[in-house]
Amino acid sequence: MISISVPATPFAYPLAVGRTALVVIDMQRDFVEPGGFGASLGNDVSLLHTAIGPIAALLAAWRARHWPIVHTREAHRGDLSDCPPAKRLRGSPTLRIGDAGPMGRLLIRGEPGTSIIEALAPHDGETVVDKPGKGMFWATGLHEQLQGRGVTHLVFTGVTTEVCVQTSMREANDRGYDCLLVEDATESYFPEFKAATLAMIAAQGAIVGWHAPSAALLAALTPV
Ligand code: TIU
Repeated sequence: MISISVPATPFAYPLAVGRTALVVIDMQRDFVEPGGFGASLGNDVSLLHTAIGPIAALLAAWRARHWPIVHTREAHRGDLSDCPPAKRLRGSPTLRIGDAGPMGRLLIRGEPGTSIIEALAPHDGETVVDKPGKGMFWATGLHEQLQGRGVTHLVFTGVTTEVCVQTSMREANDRGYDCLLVEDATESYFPEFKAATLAMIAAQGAIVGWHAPSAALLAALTPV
């Protein structure tokens, strides 16, 4: 296996050439645009927009090298059979999962709100996963798909850092993947939670994984 050394925290990340999938978590209208699930929870969705440019740059780099790409969407079945009350009844949003909003029913498969934003739209051949949980492995079959393609390393981007991104990264580490979180390609509605997530994943000798800015990752890639 050929690997590239990416300067990262707490030490260099050994990116496995051709075996490292770029993961884009939940860059769907429901979290990024007004009128979606993120806004219904009372959040300022504009806080997430700074991640879009860095994710687009990483997608371009992965596409140029024909390396694997995974996009996820947080999306439930229309009958909500995969959305337990323990998830749906949390908090006091103005609209709950499955309720009708300006972009269709919130976090329901196939509704306009669950589509990935135009700037980061998946290309043909890229994996797109509808996940009913916060983590990308729960009830998706994604681990088997990645194993079938020989993927051993995952580079994480997307939203929100401390909810679906961190949950997915922890699930991934438990399944044996070496994981890097790209600092400027992930965002949270709560800057302090993003900072805490970056610190906690890399603490204790990279207990969950590494983090690095997109510039360091892109600069480390061999030109194509
Ligand atoms: N609320 C929040 O921060 N996030 C979510 O509900 N889902 C994801 O992180 N995708």
